[in-house]
Amino acid sequence: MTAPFRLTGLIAAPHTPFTPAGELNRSVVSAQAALLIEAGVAGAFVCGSTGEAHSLTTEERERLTEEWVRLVGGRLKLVVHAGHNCRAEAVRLAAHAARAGADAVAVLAPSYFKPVTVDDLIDFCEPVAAAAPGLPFYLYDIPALTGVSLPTAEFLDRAADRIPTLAGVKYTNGDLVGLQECLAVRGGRFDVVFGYDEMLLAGLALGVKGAIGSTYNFAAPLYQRLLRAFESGELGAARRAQLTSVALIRVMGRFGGLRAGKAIMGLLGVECGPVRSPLRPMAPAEIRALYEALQPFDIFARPLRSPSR
Ligand code: MN9
Repeated sequence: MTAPFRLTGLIAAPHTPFTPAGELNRSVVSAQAALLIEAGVAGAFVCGSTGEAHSLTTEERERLTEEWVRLVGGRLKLVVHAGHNCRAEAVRLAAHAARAGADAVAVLAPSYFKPVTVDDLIDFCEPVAAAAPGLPFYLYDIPALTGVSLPTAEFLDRAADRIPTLAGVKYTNGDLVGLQECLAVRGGRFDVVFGYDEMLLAGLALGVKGAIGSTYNFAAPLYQRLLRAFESGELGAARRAQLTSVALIRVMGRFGGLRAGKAIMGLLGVECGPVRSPLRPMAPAEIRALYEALQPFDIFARPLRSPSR
């Protein structure tokens, strides 16, 4: 039997680059990928929440996936998010991810009409996973955004019999009791990848080995420091690093979270363009204010460039 698939270390959830007019701008992916490789990040979670998946057409998601695989397939672990409220589209996206050469596929719970029971969610996921029979399959659990809050450990345990490729869960969920249960399901056979950057240390303490998140795009050095401190038992240093991440994410929150993170990419010299409606693009004055607010932080993968230049 082969060892189970694992996503370890930091996996960034890249922003989807747009032109100033809002068209998909695949030419930026090489600069995004170069930054991740330079920063020593282990992989990319393509077309997730940070990638504004729900604001992209299926074709755009496919083109973007192809670009990531073309540029860094084999060098970064590529997980493609294939979730969609329309299951047929999710099936199409999963099949495409497999054809394109992704390393794994992930699926969000549908969020307009919601699964009411764990079985509803398994019913939704089963054909999506089956469309990519060669790829490890992850549930993307993020109740704060989907509004779907089902017992994740129960999902893993029950889905194990119906989804042969089930590898684990991307757990963006503050329920740390549930996290422990996920890690314990079937003797710890599932990969539980932590999704709240601002709580990574708690996840590590409970046993996670990998994390997928938005701030790993630009602040990987901070989290690498946190990981090293945790591994060498320097909990004080690990807590300080985590608290810096909390402060960073608070600053981003003041500017709307995702849109601020996308602007930070620009400040690192990787211009990812505006966010799409219904999110509101950052005004130049907001980008300047964000730049000022980030001055106390010495955590970025590259020096921040003044936006006025
Ligand atoms: O799942 C990301 N979640 C969202 C991953 O973007 C909604 C996280 O990486 C957060 O961006 C991060 C900041 O809150 O933890």
